[in-house]
Amino acid sequence: MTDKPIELYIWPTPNAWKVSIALEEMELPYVVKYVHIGKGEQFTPEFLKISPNNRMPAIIDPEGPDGAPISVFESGAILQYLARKSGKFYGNNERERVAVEEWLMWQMGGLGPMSGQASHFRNYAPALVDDPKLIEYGRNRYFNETNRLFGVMNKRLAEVPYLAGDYSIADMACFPWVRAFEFIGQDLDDFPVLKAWVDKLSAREAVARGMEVGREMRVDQTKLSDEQKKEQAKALFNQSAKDLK
Ligand SMILES: N[C@@H](CCC(=O)N[C@@H](CS)C(=O)NCC(=O)O)C(=O)O
Repeated sequence: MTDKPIELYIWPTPNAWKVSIALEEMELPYVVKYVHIGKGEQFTPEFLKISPNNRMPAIIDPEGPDGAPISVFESGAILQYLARKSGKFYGNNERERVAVEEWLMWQMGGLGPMSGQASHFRNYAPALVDDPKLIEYGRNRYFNETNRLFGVMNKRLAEVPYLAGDYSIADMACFPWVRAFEFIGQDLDDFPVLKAWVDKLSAREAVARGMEVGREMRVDQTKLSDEQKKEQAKALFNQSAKDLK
């Protein structure tokens, strides 16, 4: 097992907490390195070397599979890597692994991106347009799709205790996004089974520790000045290929 800590490159958001929860659950030592995405630090050449998509989270494991360092980007790939390294939370046979991968990919392709867009249209876009009508369609579309995905989890969890059957990296991937239900405009009271799953995971000490990571860096959006909001919007929104130096 690892002696040298894994370097965890993050800014405190749900995508980052997936990995801090996993590291806590797997009892892998790690050290947090902040990438201030509101200030554009995700575009530095050093960071792009380990995360060419200019997105966090990313990790560097100084003791990779062959003993040499390895970097991994994309939270789903990181969770799979850590689960293989630790031998935990990834099923015990091919049938169980398929179930874990189904729900992990479901999070990566569905719940994560849809919740992210729902949050954007709800929390950030209103300040970026002059006419609220311009964002109405997008806002409703992503709200409804996220609502549908919450419904899928609610139904699934009525049949099995955890998304893939046993507790796994798929639950760790979904939890921070569901936990952010208020921020993305959903009402957990409409999803009682999902709510019980949130309570069950919240009670796990490793999950609570993972969700605490980066607390001191969290930005209260309501306390930002107009100038700070502009700086943040410039770094985060309206990106295109031109931003990749
Ligand atoms: N699919 C990626 C998504 C990561 C992602 O969207 N990260 C956002 C914060 S939640 C980010 O780094 N944004 C920086 C930017 O937009 O430039 C993953 O799961 O790792």
